[in-house]
Amino acid sequence: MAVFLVVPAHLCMICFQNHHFTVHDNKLGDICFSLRYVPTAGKLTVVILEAKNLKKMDVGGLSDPYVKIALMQNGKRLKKKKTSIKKCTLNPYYNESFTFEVPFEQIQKVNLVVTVVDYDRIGTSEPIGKVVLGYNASGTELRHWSDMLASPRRPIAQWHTLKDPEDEKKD
Ligand SMILES: [Ca+2]
Repeated sequence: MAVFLVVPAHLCMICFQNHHFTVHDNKLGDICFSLRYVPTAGKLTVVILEAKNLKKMDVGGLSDPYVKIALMQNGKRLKKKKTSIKKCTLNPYYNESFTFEVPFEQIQKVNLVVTVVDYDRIGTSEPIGKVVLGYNASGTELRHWSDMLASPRRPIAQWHTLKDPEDEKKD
């Protein structure tokens, strides 16, 4: 469970040799990112660091994950950004930074939706899982958000377990 596998890009062919299908155990994977809020500048910075143990989405392959970050308010999407696509991996490393302009009077009204998506060259890219942060979140998500607000200007990194992208679909 806690084993972190780093598969070099040249070993990518492994996924074509693996014909076994693992038992569907509803595990979607985990994602690590940092949040930093600077109230005086009204800037929220999200650094998508890495993900691990992502669900296999491609038949005879792995997944080609990228991460979508959406800033929401009242169920409306204000802004969205996304990372690069990492091909054929379940343990992608990104270290990509995104900044949103969120004035201090707005920060307690917004949600940040972080979705890991499997890129498909043909057809529609499919979401693997997501986490929703913000004032009305709960558990780890709420704690991360509160830690960010309690430590202005400081990046706070945290691992999150991905949830079913179909649950509480607001967009
Ligand atoms: Ca794919």
